[in-house]
Amino acid sequence: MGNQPLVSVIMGSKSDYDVLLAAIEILRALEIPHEARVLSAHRTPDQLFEYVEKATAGGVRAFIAGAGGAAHLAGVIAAKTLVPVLAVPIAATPLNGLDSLLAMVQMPKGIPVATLAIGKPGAANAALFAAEILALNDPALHKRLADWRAARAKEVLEAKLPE
Ligand code: RP5
Repeated sequence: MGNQPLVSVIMGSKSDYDVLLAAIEILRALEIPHEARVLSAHRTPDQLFEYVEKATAGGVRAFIAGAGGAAHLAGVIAAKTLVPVLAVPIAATPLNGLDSLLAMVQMPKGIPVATLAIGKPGAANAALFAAEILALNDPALHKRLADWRAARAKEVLEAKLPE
C-alpha cells in the first residue's frame, strides 16, 4: 500500500508467510495501510532492532509478529517499542505450535505481548485486533470493521446445509 503503514506484519521466516497471509488479507480488506517484512529475532537481530525503531518512529501503531519454534520474535519486538505487539504462534516444528505458543505467551512481567491462537485463525484475529485498536480513533475504520463483522454474521445465517 502507498500510504504510511499503520500496521507492521513481521515474520521470522518466509516459510511463515502462508499463515501471516491471513492477517495481511484482513488488513487489505479493511483498507489499513500496512507493510510486511521477514526479520528474525535469532538470524537477523540487529536488522530487526533497526527496523522496529524506524517503524515505531514512522508511525506504525501495531506490530503483528508470527514465528514458529523457539519464537522470541514478538517478545524481542516488544522489548524495543511501546507500540502494541500481537503475537501469532506458528506450527513449524514437530511440536505443532505449542512450543511457539508457550514462548510467546510466557512473557516476563513488564514486557507485554498479546498472544493469539496458533496458525491462520490467530493471524486473522491479530489483524482484527489491530483494526480494533486503530478504530478507537478512526470512525471510518470503525464503520468498515462493523460492516466486516456484520458480513460474517450474514454468512453464518445464510449458510445452506446439504439436503
Ligand atoms: C522460526 O523458525 C520461523 O519463524 C519459522 O516459523 C521457523 C522455521 O524457519 P525456517 O527454517 O523455515 O526458515 O524462526
